[in-house]
Amino acid sequence: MDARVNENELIKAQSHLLRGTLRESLADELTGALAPADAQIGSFHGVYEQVDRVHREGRAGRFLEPPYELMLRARLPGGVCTPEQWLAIDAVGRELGNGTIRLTTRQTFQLHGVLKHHLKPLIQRINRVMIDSIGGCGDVNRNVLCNPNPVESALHAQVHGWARRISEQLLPRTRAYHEIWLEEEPVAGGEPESEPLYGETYLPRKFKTAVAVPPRNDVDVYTNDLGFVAITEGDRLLGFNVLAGGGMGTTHGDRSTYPRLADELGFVPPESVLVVAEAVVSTQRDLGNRISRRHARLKYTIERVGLAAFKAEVEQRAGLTFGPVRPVAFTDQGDRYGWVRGTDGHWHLTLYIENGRVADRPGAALMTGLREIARVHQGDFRITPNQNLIVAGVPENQRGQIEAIARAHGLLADGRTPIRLGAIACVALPTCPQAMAESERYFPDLLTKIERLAVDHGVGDVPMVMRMTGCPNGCARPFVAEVGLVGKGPGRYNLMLGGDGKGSRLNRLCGENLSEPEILAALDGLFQRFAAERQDGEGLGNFSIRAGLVRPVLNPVEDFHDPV
Ligand code: SRM
Ligand code: SF4
Repeated sequence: MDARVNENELIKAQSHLLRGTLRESLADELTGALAPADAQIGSFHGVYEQVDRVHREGRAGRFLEPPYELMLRARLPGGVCTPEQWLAIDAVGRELGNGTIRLTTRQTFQLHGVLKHHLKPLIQRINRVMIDSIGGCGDVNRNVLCNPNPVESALHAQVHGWARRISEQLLPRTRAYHEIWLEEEPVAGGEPESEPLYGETYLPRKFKTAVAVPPRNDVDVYTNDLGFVAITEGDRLLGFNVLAGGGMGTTHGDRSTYPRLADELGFVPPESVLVVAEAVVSTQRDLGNRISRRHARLKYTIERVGLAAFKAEVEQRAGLTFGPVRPVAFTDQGDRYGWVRGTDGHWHLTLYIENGRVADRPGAALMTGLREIARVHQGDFRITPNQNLIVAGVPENQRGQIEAIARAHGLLADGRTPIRLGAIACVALPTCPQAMAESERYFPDLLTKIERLAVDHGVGDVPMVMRMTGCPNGCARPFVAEVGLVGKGPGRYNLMLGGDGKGSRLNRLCGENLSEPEILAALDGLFQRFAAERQDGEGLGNFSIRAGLVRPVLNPVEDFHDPV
């Protein structure tokens, strides 16, 4: 191994295919934490070690260790789960987590606030309903996104089938998860275990895959390392345009880091999907940067080796030549709320879950409501990439019952402005160790003030994509929003403007380190001009570019960090 590789590479190499000393760490009753190397290895099993940053205060002075807790992120390709699975998630969230379920921007769920000794029973309970957390995090392929497409049921079944197959194909092959969490016996006497795709040091960094079905870009396909854009004819799936090299994460002030939209490699028929996915992953495995984790994502590999060379390498490894990219057009990146009827006659209801947090709060018992729906629902649930939930496959005669439960528990989108319905926020404080500013806990209040401004200027009914994150890692994909607010410090945000409302253009820095009054003043001015100069049907992001308020980012490597 190259002596310059970063420490994570050594931890992976010495982990005996992701076992580390996790068993010992879990058994150690003297601490609520895992050994540091096991915290790294745990992430490949979907486990994050966290500290409640609010309750940490004052403990050091009393010689107490920080209040360690664990977060579990599941693998749920395309966000689909059955009512039985939902009930199991709900039960462990209440009994072994912090009493909430967090729906994520990658269509899965997280359980926060799990104590170390509760983790194994929790994982065993979700496994009993066939949900695992392998690759929930770690330097492997993460949860595969898929358009939840509730309307065209036949097409959704096909496309979701591919998302599931990609997820299975790119799973690590080690039995570590089964041995450690499910207490299965090591495979005796057989061939020595190996990782044919990943090798014993896995990927240089996390890797993300999404499957989009135009015209909807709710999966924000261009922000993924690997993207498949479905090319269809009616209900028939012809194949996919393959994209590579997207990603959001950046570091404030570090020009060597930047968000990047994925490039198009070409078209492939469905039967080539898995071989292409493996070829992209293995190319990144071999060419990715293992020295600097900050520059280890596929987007930096492609910038370094060049798109043409990268594409040729993928073609050679996959044993095929990409066909010409098929024309596609996306129209939006948000969710469609309320009821829609599918081609098979079933109904689908998209609920509004503020910032993806399923909890029982005064006046909105979302967790109880969803539990009641799950008890009677006969179809499935689909978590959306915008942190909402679809109750899918409802027969005509059950619509009234499900709607009544949803209404009674504050789960319907009714009565909310398009601004709120198009907004998402990452978790940030108190659990995220990277948070520089609030996000999930603060955005709803800020939105109330923003809504007021928009209404005052007469643009309160215009759909807008607004996203907030507590740091520039970009977990709510703020750099493809029409308005992005990216945490810089306590109460301070960078204001980004100019996304196109369909996830195919990066926005640009418009105001740095702004306080709330400064954000509101900037948006006040923006809404005023938008109201006066807006063209028919024009979105706020497109207006910001046309009116010259921001220049489009032409090449993120060179100009993402340059303001306006
Ligand atoms: Fe994320 C790290 C939450 C989607 C980019 N992300 C984190 C951690 C684990 C913090 C940490 O390093 O320990 C956050 C846990 C907070 C908590 O307490 O729950 C966290 N990320 C989330 C979630 C829960 C945000 C949400 O509110 O929904 C999303 C979970 C997705 C999932 O189910 O797998 C989430 N993260 C994303 C996305 C969006 C996406 O993938 O579509 C991105 C931007 C896309 C990308 O990856 O480029 C994203 N998260 C990051 C990064 C920056 C990676 C980079 O390339 O620089 C980090 C930090 C890191 O990896 O070092 C990070
Ligand atoms: Fe945490 Fe930053 Fe991700 Fe928000 S964007 S969840 S603050 S890592």
